[in-house]
Amino acid sequence: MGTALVYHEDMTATRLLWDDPECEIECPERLTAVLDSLQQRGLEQRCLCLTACEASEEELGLVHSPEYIALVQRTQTLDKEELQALSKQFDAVYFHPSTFHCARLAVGAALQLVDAVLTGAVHNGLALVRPPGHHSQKTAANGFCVFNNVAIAAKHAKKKYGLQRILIVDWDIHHGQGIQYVFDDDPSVLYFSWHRYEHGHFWPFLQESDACAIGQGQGQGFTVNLPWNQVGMGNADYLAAFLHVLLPLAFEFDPELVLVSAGFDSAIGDPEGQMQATPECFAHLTQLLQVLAGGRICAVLEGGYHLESLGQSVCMMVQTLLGDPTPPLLGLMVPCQSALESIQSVQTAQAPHWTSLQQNVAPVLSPSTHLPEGRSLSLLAESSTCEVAEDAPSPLLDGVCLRPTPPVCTAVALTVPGAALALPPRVLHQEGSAMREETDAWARPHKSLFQDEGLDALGKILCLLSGILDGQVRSGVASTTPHATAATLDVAIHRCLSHGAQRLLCVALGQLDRPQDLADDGRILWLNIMGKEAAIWSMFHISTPLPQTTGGFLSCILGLVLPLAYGFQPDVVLMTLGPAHGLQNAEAALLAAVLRGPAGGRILALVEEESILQLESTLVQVLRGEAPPSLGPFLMASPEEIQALRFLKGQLEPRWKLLQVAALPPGQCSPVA
Ligand code: X5A
Ligand code: ZN
Repeated sequence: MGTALVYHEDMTATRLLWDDPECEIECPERLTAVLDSLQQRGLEQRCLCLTACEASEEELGLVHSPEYIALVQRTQTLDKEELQALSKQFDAVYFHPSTFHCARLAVGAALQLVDAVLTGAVHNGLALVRPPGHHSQKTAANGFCVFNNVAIAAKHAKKKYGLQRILIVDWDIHHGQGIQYVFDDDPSVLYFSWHRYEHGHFWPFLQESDACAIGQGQGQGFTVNLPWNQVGMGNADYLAAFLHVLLPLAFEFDPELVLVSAGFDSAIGDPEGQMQATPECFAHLTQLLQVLAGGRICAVLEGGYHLESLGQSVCMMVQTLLGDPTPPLLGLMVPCQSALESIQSVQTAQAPHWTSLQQNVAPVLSPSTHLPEGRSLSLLAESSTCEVAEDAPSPLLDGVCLRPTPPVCTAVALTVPGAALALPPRVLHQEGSAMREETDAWARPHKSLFQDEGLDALGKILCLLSGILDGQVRSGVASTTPHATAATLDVAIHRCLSHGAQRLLCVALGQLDRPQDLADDGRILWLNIMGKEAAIWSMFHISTPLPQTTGGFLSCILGLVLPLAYGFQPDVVLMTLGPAHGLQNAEAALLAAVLRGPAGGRILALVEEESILQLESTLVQVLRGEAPPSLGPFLMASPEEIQALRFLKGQLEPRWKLLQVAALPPGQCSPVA
């Protein structure tokens, strides 16, 4: 099981034979540049490489009319003048005698990829194709696209495998109107596209690219358009779009397969998109999608015209599909005003169709009486002293020696006999322990650690933590002895700080009180997800109740935990499941899976002994990059859960800008000028 790469070198054959400044960017070098970068980084060798075969006419007919297919077929024998004349009948299209062959290979590649994933031959994969597909329509080529590779792949997955819910994520910078038209009234395909729009002044200049185009009939709510009205959107804007729009809907939809219209003209340097997102962003977007559909992702290349940016972005995606940890996301995590307005306009347009957006309305800024009394509110004054720009993110890990590719992916340190019977490959069963004197010294302030096996467990955990901090091990799972979880976490925090960690994210579940002497100088972001109450001691010390519904849990993760974690950019994450943590297996797995992103995969999960047997293998799997199990049926968040989240978001927003959801008058879609 791994990642498929589907390709055929014949797809480099089609090219522009005359002068056309609009079309010349769609050139054969796009594919060769991508392959070169994949080879250079040793990524191609790690994939299962499949050679594409041409799609059949019947397969093309899943989307295109026989007349249109015949028309494209006839281009094989046309001369240059005839090709040029025919091309002019379409918008931004060129034909070449090899176009029919290439376009059939492109569709065939997408279908083979879907087959490989849905038969279980691989987890996921990427089809490297030309020509692209998402603009092409039943009877028309459009925007360099001849056959609609991804739309045909979705139809194929429905027909051959009986799938009932397919998510298409179109992160190309152009609106894939071709895909939108095919599934306009089809509720089994959720189509999400963001695109440069500029209030309708950008190609393809369509009113139906705006946020208020939501699908027709039964398909209402299953077309999701996020128009960018300015150029220059960056990592924070893309991340906000995923956290606040795409992922809430995607979890509620619960797809069986994710297809990505993977255009990289949305990346920095691209002449078409003019956006700012760096290649690393695509690693994070990919990783966020990997928690859906059991990790079944089929990506198909669309646009991307800056060869170097394209090559790097594709590498980031493939690396993530292979399960590698994500590189740090650079830049201040502050979405721009225009992005927030766009996000707000989609939320407004889609809210009638999606429960998860209804609960996601703008935060309340003044706490209501339902909220925790006393200490939490009296401490709110502190919040105003923490302004955002005070601590501009220092370069991640500067000064800390963490090597990039540790030989061991995940290590497990256990105190429970019988656990860890069968560990997957590249998982180390950690036997080593810190020196006895060292362990004693760390344990000294905590009586609980001197009981039972407490010191043995701590010795192993210290050793594992050193491995993570030194970069020999990527991530770890360790069990703590009963009654000693809080003490263990306290020691782990001090150990990280003494190693020089600059930003440490502690996500503590269950009854784990905030350590007495917890530094509040911005080095530690303490987030307690527990039974009791929402409370904010400072912009870095936060407590939220554990939601009891899937909807509430997802809102908490997507709307609070991840915006904080990505805004904080931690060196390391300590995820601790303490007494009465109350988390289901699937919830713990999802939390661990998404927390890999902001910390480059450096997570230590500390689990109270009573939970370890149940959780160990799931946690190890997700830390190695496998998909978490499904959360089960979507249950709407309760009013109390929504209220608590709104309160926290409202209080924390001044410091943590990724929490922002524009609190503007609801955006209205205006006619294209
Ligand atoms: C696939 C793709 C863009 C067409 C732009 C025409 N097409 N100006 O990125
Ligand atoms: Zn594009």
